[in-house]
Amino acid sequence: MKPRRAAIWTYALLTNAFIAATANAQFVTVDLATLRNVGPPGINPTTHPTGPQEYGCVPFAMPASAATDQLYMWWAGVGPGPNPVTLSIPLSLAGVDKVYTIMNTAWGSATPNLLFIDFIGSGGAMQTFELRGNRDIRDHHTNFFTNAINNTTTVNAWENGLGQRLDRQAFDLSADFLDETLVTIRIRDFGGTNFSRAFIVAVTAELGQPTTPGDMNCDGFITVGDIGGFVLALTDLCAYFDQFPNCEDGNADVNGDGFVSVGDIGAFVALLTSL
Ligand SMILES: [Ca+2]
Ligand SMILES: [Ca+2]
Ligand SMILES: [Ca+2]
Ligand SMILES: [Ca+2]
Repeated sequence: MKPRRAAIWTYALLTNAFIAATANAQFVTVDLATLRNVGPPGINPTTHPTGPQEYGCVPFAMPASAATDQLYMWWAGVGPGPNPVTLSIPLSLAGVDKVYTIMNTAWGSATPNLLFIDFIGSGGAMQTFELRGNRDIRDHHTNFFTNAINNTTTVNAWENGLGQRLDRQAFDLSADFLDETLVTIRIRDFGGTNFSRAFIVAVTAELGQPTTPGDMNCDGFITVGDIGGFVLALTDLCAYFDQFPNCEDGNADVNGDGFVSVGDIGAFVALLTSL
């Protein structure tokens, strides 16, 4: 990696983060152990999960200290210089459909534009998502600064019942990334001490597979038998993967914009009724 601007504190690796294939071929876990700058968590550290975990059907590699077997993470609150405090995660993943993260904040605020995550492709693709407090990300500790999540793109992954939690975010990348290699995930934190500083524990990519729009059960045909899978892909992705483990939810992207959304319903109905 080339040095970045002095104004930006960048924690980056000289080599790729460790990437591993998982049992389900469409998921690839990224182990951030070599990027970690803090750990274990200050409160109830031994209760935090480490090693291979699965949250809402998505596998994650949770980094652990070899010495203590306790959770490690990268936190924007460690020795920050001027904002934004930045983490660049180098990758080399071709054909990514979605990316999942395990992230929370120390403290937390619903103030806009405190935290962003950028996805950068090898061929010019770039997509940025804001992570807003009380919507996309919240305090690691329960009942303090921020406590709400949208329960759609961000869901709870883990709680210890003792006041700590970890949440899972999903980022559906545009169709551009299906044809490129995802080379960098970058986190930019504009928060502050006793205000909001994000941490990240783990990243998993969901690779896209060759698609046949509308064939939700992957039997090679588009029939009324695909309606159930289409509805599941829109409403409960884990249930879809459970029922069709070797099929591609991207087949529900019938209008071809790279996303599976309610915007595909009209195109799916049109496809079915045109047969
Ligand atoms: Ca996608
Ligand atoms: Ca079918
Ligand atoms: Ca997919
Ligand atoms: Ca679509």
